Amino acid sequence: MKFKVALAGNPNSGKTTLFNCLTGSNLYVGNWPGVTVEKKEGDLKNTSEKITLVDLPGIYSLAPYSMDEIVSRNFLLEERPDLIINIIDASNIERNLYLTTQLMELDCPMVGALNMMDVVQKKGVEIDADALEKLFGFPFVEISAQQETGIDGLIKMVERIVKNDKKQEFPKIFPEQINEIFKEFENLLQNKFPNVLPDYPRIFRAVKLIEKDDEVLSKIDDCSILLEDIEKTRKKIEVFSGNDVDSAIADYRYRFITATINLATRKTKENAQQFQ
Ligand code: BGO
Repeated sequence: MKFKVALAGNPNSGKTTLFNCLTGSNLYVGNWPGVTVEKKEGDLKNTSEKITLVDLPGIYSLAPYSMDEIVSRNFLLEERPDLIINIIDASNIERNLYLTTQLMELDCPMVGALNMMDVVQKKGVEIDADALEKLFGFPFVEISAQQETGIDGLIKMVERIVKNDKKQEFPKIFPEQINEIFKEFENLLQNKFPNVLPDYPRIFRAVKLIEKDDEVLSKIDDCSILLEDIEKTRKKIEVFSGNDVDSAIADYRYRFITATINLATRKTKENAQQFQ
């Protein structure tokens, strides 16, 4: 069997270092189609199956603010990899998990690679990877790409998930009332607009349309009627949250992250540094 795995994470999370650890020297470098963004691929080492790792450009979110973000999210939506390795700079875990909450909407199996654990340990902080797995619905592996620790465990985990094809259940991260508003909108899309991006993951499609994401809207032939329903949905979110839609959605993501970090991390030294 052949499998395709994507490596996604924030800039400076150690993605290049990890890519090199995971693939060794076998590497093909090209460009993403139509743009001058470098594309790197390599085969995962020490596996019994052929697992090709595709290095996505470093991104902070799945919003289409930059070519890197557009390239990454188009790949994830169109190529549907068998697994995403989401590299997280664990010494800046709160900021890095923001992208994670967005990747969870792509309905693709995932493993979290908690990188920079050497830095985290020096800071006097412990991260409970099992607790994170329970809260996020997918496994986390602690690594240091620079010191090459945890890499074998990560490779074994990747192999196990792609071979078993185990469906992961991601939790709902928004408050109940917001989930209800999304659900209503998803049902409306299904019943009234069945031809609008039918292949997109359902939650991703709903969130991006509600956010009036230009890239997503540009893929729809005539969205004037749909836009009326989008506005009504946005109004409901604004009334419930007392905030504009983009800020409300970002704020709910951070509230979920803060709550999970509080449950899954612990200071091991009295004078542990401020952890975020
Ligand atoms: C420099 N632990 C530690 N401590 N550092 C790490 C780890 C880790 O687990 N993983 C990566 N780094 P990239 P992106 C550097 O280059 O892979 C370091 O953007 C330096 N360079 O070594 O490039 C890694 O691809 C001079 O650090 O990340 C690199 O995601 C002084 O994190 C940086 C100090 O890694 C970014 C560091 C000339």
